[in-house]
Amino acid sequence: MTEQSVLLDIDQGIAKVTLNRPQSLNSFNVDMHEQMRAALKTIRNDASVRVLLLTGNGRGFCAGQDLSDRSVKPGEAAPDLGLSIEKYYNPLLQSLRDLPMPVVCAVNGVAAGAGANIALACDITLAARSASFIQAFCKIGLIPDSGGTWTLPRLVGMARAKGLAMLGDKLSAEQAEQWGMIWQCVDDDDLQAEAMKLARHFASQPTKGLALIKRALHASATNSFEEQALVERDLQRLAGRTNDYREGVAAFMEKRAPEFKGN
Ligand code: T3D
Repeated sequence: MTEQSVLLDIDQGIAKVTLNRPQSLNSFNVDMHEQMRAALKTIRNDASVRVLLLTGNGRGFCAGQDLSDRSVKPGEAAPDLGLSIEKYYNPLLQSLRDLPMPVVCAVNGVAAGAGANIALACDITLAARSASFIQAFCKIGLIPDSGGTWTLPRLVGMARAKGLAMLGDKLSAEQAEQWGMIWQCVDDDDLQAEAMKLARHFASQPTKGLALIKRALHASATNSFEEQALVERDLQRLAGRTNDYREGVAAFMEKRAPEFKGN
């Protein structure tokens, strides 16, 4: 029987995805990648979903690639890791990035290798105080993937990115917050409640507008000021055509709380 390595629960506009291979700290094998792909497709196609909350089961968030799938006996050919990145990790990161809604990540424990970079690619990342981030790749002769070489220098600057990637040391959740790598570090017992509070908030907000904010900020990473000004013009045009924008302005004028429908 196939293990359910990704749990998906959709309720009141919130899609909660739980990585569920706790015996190996939720490391990714092919089956888990395929279940994750299916979950993200369901979420994207479900018009009722307005926020994704990603977390892990057990004491880890995700330890990256399942290395038990990678041990090679002497004389055996090396696995094609480029193919693995192309087929599984890159599409996963692209799907999270392109999801037209906020993605909240609750890092419940250690996030290592691809697991760390998946957490850092989410829009709002919370971490339990006991959680940690490890760019474990260099310890086994690899380079940071899952967007790490792009994300890390942008989040923490080149000096810290190189230190993290080339030393592979454990970074505490508190330090990650101080370095601006994540949104917030919270007490362990509060993590899931705080993450759900954020998810509920987002589920009541102008989803299309939030998706456009993501797009604009992502575009800014490679644009000049002038190019970005054009992106803002184009995306503001789209935002201005949403029902939620009308509702936001109407509610403001009528001095009442807005009721955003996410369209
Ligand atoms: O290959 C490709 O497709 C290319 C893409 C690569 C992407 C990557 O992510 S490469 C990086 C892979 N990940 C790692 O190198 C991290 C390996 N894990 C660790 O270094 C440590 O487990 C941690 C620092 C994350 C946690 O340490 P600790 O002491 O808290 O736990 P532990 O005892 O090491 O692990 C607990 C169990 O999980 C243990 O199993 P056991 O002994 O209880 O049966 C351990 O083997 C297992 N586990 C942890 N990480 C992985 C894993 N099993 C398979 N793969 C793992 N990545």
